[in-house]
Amino acid sequence: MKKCLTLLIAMLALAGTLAQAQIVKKEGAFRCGGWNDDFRQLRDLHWNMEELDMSLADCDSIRQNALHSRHRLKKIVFPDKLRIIGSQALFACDSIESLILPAGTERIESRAFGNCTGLKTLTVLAPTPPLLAEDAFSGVDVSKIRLVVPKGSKKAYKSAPNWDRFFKKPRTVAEQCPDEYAIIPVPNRIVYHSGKTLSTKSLGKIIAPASLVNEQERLKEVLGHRLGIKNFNKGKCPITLGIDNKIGGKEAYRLVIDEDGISITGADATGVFYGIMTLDQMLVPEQEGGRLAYLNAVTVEDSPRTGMRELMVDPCRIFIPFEDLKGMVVEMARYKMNALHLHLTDDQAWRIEIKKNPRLTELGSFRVGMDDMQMPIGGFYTQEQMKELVVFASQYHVEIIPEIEMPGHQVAAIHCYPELTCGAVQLPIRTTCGVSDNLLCPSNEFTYEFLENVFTELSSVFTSKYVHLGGDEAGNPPLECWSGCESCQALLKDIMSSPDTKPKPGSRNDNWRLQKYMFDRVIDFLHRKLDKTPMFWYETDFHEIQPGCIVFAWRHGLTATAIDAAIRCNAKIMLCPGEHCYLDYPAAKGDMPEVNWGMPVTSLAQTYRLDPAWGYGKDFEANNLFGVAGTLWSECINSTERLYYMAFPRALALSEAGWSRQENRDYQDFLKRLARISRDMHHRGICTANP
Ligand code: TNX
Repeated sequence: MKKCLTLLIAMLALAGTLAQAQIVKKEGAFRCGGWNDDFRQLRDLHWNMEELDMSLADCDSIRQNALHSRHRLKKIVFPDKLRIIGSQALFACDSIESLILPAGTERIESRAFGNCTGLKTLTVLAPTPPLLAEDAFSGVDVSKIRLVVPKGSKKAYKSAPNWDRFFKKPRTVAEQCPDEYAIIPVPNRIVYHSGKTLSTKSLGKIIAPASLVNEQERLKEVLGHRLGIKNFNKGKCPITLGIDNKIGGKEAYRLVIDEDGISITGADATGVFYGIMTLDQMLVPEQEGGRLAYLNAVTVEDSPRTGMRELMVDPCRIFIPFEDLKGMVVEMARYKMNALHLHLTDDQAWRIEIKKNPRLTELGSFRVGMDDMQMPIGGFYTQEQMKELVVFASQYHVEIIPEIEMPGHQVAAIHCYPELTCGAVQLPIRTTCGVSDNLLCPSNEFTYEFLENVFTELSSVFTSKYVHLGGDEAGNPPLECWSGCESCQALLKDIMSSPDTKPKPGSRNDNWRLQKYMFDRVIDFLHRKLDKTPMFWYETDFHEIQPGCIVFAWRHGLTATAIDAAIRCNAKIMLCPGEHCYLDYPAAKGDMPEVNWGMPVTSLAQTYRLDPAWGYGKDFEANNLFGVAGTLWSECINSTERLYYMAFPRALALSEAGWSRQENRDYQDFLKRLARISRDMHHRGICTANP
């Protein structure tokens, strides 16, 4: 009964908020610029705005990211005095069908109308064509848009740079091969065979063993996309795929282009796939619709510096639609990133179907609001969807790592099953960011039955041998939840009286032993029963790392402490230090998310500066370093396009930090390569921050 009532209330709340399509009229003084300007409020707080009339607003520019990815916006009337439309100002406002640009419009910047795929008519009242960035309409076929211009101006528009594309069907343009290929992450070795070239017209035929049928499919995708090839039985210069484990360790590959064809040899299938991804980048054209006429002959030898290059996404704070996870997999694989970590549970939501505990998704996957964004946020992934994602991602050599938090960040689960916390207190789902003091109760057997069932159900869904247990930010002050719980204190007394318990000087209190008790039990279960390798966010409260686990160094300023612990405990460590890898932080001052909980800036250069050895030298690298990860916590990321915006291009800097040898890395050179690669991302409709 209670369950039905809560559901009903949630549904009414959803229906109520959904019904109120907002029409907003902005007149007179308009604050443009600053951390919480009128655009930020229109974009993030008026989430249900369908019409925006700014005709009388005192504002001559629509600033960068002003109305980024407001999918519900159907109509916008621009200010009469409009001059400039900034970069990505209306990116992915894909419900808008018609736009009128006022007579004074002077400039339209990069991706201003990127992915505005609903646009049918564009009326420009300016007699002189405004300056139009080459990629102002990235991801949109402008030849399908009806362009209306003032009488007598048509000729000027027809010949104006980039406006000309509205008048002709897109066509492919043959391009020269660049003198130097732009490859990210930078390979170990590239040798150019000067003067020798391979005509791309002679390509098509693929020779590959049956074991590489998947990689052959990926190669066909590349050749289809970059060169328009449809027939793979034709072509006098073959592309040969093969495996040879003598060429190097895991994921290593060798790519040779000469006048007679291309050969890609991998130490394993993943190596072959990465050779194909390198070839894909070699085929990136300079212009939209460009196609390389030939390739310069070259030999590339490459292998990764670290074994795992990961991105973590957080569908809990703001849900990420299932299909969009697939898009992220494809994009990250291009840059040789090989793990997508799904943060599936948190205080604000539970996002994965658990068959034995249906309340988790019935009651735990919907709420209204995230901080000041009072919008309905709901959704969860079924186990079938996750199985599909695992198979899909494996085709791109990406593994999916699930995370179920313990003992903190579990308010949504506690909301559904109050007996999970001490005293079985009833808690609402959290709608704000920050840290909750309520933790799973380590002294109640129900907690273990619950966790063991969740991990057991998920073990058949996620085939990765890794499973992440969270472990971070368990209360503030840490672990205090257990101090007032009688059974927890009784358990602690038991632990303390055991002859194995040794005093730990400097400990604030002994509650950390309860956390260790809980982790020991769950880790033992995962090792013995499910054959999984547990991972967790390192906190100094852990004191030691259990054998066979992988820790994540994440806290800004405590990276060396976490590394010291890993070395002391002979454990593997993943580096995602707050100093470099928090991709939820703005990449520049004033950039999205303009309003946040006080995030520092993490610039592209700062991400690039990460050296995964952290000054610890070769032994650390060989014995302990597991990989690098970028985290995309989503408290302030309210659309998939914004998720991409935060991820890219910084994830490319991270992939180079994780893959490439330190001596081959140079930031200026990276930026040069990035210029070509990010232009390609824009042409493909991918959303990135400005480097
Ligand atoms: C800390 S990083 C958290 C997350 C937040 C993030 C915001 C980590 C292990 N925990 O719960 O979302 O900060 O940047």
